[in-house]
Amino acid sequence: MTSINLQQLAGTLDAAAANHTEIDPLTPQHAFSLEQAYAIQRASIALRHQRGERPVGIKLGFTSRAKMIQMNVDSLIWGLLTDSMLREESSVIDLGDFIHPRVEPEICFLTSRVIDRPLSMLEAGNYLAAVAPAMEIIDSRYRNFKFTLEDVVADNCSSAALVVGAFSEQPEDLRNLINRGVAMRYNGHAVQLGSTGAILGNPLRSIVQASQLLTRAEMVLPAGSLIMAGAATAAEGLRPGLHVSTDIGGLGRVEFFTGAAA
Ligand code: OOG
Ligand code: MG
Repeated sequence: MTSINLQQLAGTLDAAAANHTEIDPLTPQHAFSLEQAYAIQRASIALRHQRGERPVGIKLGFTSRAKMIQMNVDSLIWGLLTDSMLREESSVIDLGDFIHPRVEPEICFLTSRVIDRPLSMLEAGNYLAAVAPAMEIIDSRYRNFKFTLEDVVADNCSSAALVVGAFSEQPEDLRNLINRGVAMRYNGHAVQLGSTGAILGNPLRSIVQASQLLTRAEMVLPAGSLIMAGAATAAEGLRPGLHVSTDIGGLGRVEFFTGAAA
């Protein structure tokens, strides 16, 4: 596949995201490698940057078994976040911005130092300023949320929006995230229950993984960036009229509302 074709596919995915229109998966027609899928992802995010969107960090995907099983893939992936994806905590989110949005409970880290090399587990905590309960809204641009690993990577790992709760700077919260209860609720009723341990056994491992992925991609993550560690449970479909909340043991609650049906 030539770089011109990669650029074209990036344009197709960017347009689908911008216009909230679904498309068929790319790989049945266009054969591209995982490496080329990341090149498409970066080219599509470059189009957002050209429109004035600013980078705010990165996200990891498929860091939990629950997500791998739900989406039938078996490798950790990562994508790039821009400021246009941020939604205010406790705000009303317009589902008209999406195609078929789903929400998943996550942990969000705020970095304190530049990450420009692979970090060990022992070092990872030293690169973090704070941690917060968070939710990611994913919205695959592919029909029926069906894709191959290459397709989802090209589509920036289904990234659509994120809501980040209050940050804690407590060392205990930053370094001991191995087993905190996770409860995501719709209008007060639990829809997903789990543990932070579902995220790579320890969400801090997401920082180690992120540092390795960044180094391999020859990218540097500035201090003050967000790192979304990946969902602790399977994702849930969103619909109008919901109060969506996630509580994470010791970290507190993050919430948002979905608008009324049109
Ligand atoms: C891909 C995104 C996966 C996570 O946290 O595991 C992800 C998808 O499920 O469509 O964001
Ligand atoms: Mg996610």
